[in-house]
Amino acid sequence: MSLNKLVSGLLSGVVSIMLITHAMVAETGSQISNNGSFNVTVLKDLEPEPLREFVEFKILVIDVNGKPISDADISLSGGMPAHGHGLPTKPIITAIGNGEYLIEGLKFSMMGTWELNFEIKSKEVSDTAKFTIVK
Ligand SMILES: [Cu+2]
Repeated sequence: MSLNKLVSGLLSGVVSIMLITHAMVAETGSQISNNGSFNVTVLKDLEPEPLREFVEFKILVIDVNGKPISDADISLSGGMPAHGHGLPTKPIITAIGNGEYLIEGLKFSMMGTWELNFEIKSKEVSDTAKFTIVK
């Protein structure tokens, strides 16, 4: 192997590691759904997102064997339990393939603790996953 090839090989390895690290940092976190059917990952750290603006993010849904669930019917509810109110907007969720779903139109209207509850219905099973976000 030439020195050039060796160096470019090493560099692409470094870039791959940086991309993997970036992907991990970008996750708000993963949750196993309440009945253990799905692993749901929010693919953006929502806590630094601005208040009173629309937030757009993706989630990844896989089953217990790691298989992406691409054809689920997903709805999102939530709000602030301490304030007794729900979400100020009605987010739209679109399947974009490979187990990923795009969420548009979410808005955090004030500081405090928010809950996001994803209700996920696949062909086989229905389950929910809850995320807590502190703004
Ligand atoms: Cu509130």
